Amino acid sequence: MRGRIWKVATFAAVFALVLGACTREETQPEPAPTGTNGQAQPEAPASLLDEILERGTLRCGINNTVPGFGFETTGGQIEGFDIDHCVAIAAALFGTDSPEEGTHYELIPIDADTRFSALRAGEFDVLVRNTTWTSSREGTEGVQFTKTNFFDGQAMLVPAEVGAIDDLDGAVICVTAGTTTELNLADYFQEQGLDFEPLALEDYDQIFTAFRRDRCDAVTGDRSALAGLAPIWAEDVGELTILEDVMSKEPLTPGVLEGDADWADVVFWVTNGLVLAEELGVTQDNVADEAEDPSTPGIAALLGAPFAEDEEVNVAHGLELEDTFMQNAIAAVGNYGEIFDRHLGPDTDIGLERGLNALWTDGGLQYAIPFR
Ligand SMILES: N[C@@H](CCC(=O)N[C@@H](CS)C(=O)NCC(=O)O)C(=O)O
Repeated sequence: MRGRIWKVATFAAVFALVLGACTREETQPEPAPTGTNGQAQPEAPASLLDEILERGTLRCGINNTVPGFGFETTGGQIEGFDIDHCVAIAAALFGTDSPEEGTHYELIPIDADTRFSALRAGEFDVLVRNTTWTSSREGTEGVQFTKTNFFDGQAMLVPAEVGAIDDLDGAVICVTAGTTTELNLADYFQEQGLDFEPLALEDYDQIFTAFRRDRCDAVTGDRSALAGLAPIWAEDVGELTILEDVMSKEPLTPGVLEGDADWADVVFWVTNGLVLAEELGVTQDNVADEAEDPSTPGIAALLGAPFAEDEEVNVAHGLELEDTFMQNAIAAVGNYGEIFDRHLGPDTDIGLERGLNALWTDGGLQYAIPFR
């Protein structure tokens, strides 16, 4: 299996593209602010939410190396499904339909291994970076997860000649350090009675280098991430396949630092509102009309608009946001389905079906909590 013949002719160009997109600055987490000897600090904001509103800019910890989720284009723009979730939160917070990068929100690339310490150190306000919700991350790492925006599973990317997971008995498997992927790999191979040797590396940049140099036989990761990377890598190393095995559950979920319920609520309700918008048929195109004259009471509640002209807004949700926050979020990025289609759907290079991420009404797991 080792010693494949690589197509080197196109390597330089593809590698430069991937390397360029993968490069990120080293992050040095600062210790979390501790206050001054327990003295009361009356001027300190009560919640991170107040701090963000005062600052006027939302800081999102994101990925810039995973196509479709958070990926830096050759033009230097970071785009993707997770990035749109960040933009939606900024729109909701700052009451604007077109939040601008650098003004309303900042994208802070962060690698897998340091994402939680960076969150604790206050380097960003919300982690929207293909991050799996697990018990130890919520317990030990101090993350408060909000609403799962992508139900994923772990998969194995292999050269096309590898037919099944059993062919990987004794193989070297590349994996990103500090991920659930690293832990699940061991469990899954043990379950299957297969031997393997892990090669844990910092990021996809290093993994791709190792893979093309035959230092590993296969690469494991979130299926969605591998689906985006496979076509790019295949241009260099030849045909690649993602095996059918679903090695784990990976509920990818935006998270905040625990202990700040108001801020966690904002991230939850914006993320949830995007799904509800899809359920109710509210889109980027029709949101302004629906806000003006809602088709149903449910839409009126989502958009913070009166249903009938002489009515008050009928939902006092009590969140620390304007009633109309979802109008701005939907106008900025569209509903959940529109975000999915734009970055991951069948018309993109990644070409994912909705699968588990279909609405519950279509047999999927995306189910919005009511605005009521
Ligand atoms: N969802 C998993 C994996 C997240 C993760 O970091 N995935 C890797 C690959 S599966 C990644 O995004 N790598 C990009 C990079 O570090 O360059 C987790 O939360 O631990």
